[in-house]
Amino acid sequence: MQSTIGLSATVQHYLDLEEKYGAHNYHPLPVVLERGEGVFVWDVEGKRYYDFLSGYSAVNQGHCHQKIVEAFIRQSRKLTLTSRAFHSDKLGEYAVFITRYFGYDKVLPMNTGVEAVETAIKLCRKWAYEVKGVPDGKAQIVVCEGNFHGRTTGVISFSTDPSSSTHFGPYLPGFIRIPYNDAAALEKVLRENEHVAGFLVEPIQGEAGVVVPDDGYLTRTKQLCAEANVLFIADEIQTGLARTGKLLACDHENIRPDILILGKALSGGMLPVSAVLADDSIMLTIKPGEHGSTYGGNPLACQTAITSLEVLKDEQMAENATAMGKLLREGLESLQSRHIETVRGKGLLNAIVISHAHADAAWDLCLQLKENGLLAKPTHGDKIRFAPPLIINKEQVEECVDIIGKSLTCLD
Ligand code: IF1
Repeated sequence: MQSTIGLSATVQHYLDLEEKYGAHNYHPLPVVLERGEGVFVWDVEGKRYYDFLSGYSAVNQGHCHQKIVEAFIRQSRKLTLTSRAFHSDKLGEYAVFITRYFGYDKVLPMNTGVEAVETAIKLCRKWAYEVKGVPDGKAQIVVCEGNFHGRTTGVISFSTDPSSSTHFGPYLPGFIRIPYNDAAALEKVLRENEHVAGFLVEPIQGEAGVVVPDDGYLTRTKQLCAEANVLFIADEIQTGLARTGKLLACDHENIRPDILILGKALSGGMLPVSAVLADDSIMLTIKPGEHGSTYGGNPLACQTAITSLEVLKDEQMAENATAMGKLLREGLESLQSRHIETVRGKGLLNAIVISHAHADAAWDLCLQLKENGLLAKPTHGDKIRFAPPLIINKEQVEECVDIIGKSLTCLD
């Protein structure tokens, strides 16, 4: 067993079990959690931490939100899964709720985020062949360098991250990569390629280290897509659901994606729930029997998602994300630490870029943050994402800035 210095026998026991019996497809921080509530999680020894990752933005509403848990339990005692071979009372109720909530004709319910991305790709291609008139098999979808849309073989086919794609080929064809935050690059591709069906984009690139594009990027690329009869497909799995201070990150520029992809916090962290929203001209290109999933649209997911969406608005989480995000970024800037190269983000999707003190600086800082009661994780080496649940309050943000400031001394 690979033992980690300074860990108790209890913690080491859990790490050993995972090491021996679990696939080694992650490298987690050496902490073993057993309870979560609101902005806090507790480890197996009762130590409390601020959660500054929020399950990669899946627990925007806070851990184990009481109303979401109660809705989950209530539904779990009634009916959890019917398959789509039969109707359930919850799917219709959910479909009208979520389509009115986001302003689309229809929803196609799936489970994980990447399933929703794959669904959006299939919808876009189907629409290209059956509505736009692209010759069968020729549809191209434009994607951005630095993208992260999930880990199926189809989706990693257009990843530019070797750790996501190496030795998983052969890859799915039909994708054109362009630089992120470069509308001119999209304009050129649309001018030079007649069979482009869609443009798949994250309004803010999360995994790339919270890369916020220039103001107007979404507006310009949406306009280019409209002029070229190309579908604008927004992956709001991480940026959506109030995370960036608006219901959707696209709302910052008042643009309406042709296909909207949601996941993660759509269930408040209870179970995998994702969704693809679009209008009839796109959504009705998929006919009965042409797409689906065992758990897609199950009653438990539908009820959980309804409540998860209700609490976002009822508790004004987008507004709080805007205010607390501003407070957090100002607090981090005020540290004036030589170890922080950049502070960036929108709402409560933020990241710091660590100066290259040494190769593992970001990892070492996260270990020190853990010791000081805050959990965060590096992304792509030198960036640390700071994305607490959207219910965090002023006093808690101020305490966390103090924790981060104190922890940075470990890099001196
Ligand atoms: C991992 C990253 C974040 C996503 C966007 C689709 C998906 C994700 C914008 C797929 C998922 C997760 C996956 C998880 C870690 C996490 C992640 F680091 F991988 F990139 F958040 F930034 N679109 N992101 O962020 O959704 O199928 O996972 O439900 O794979 O390590 P999923």
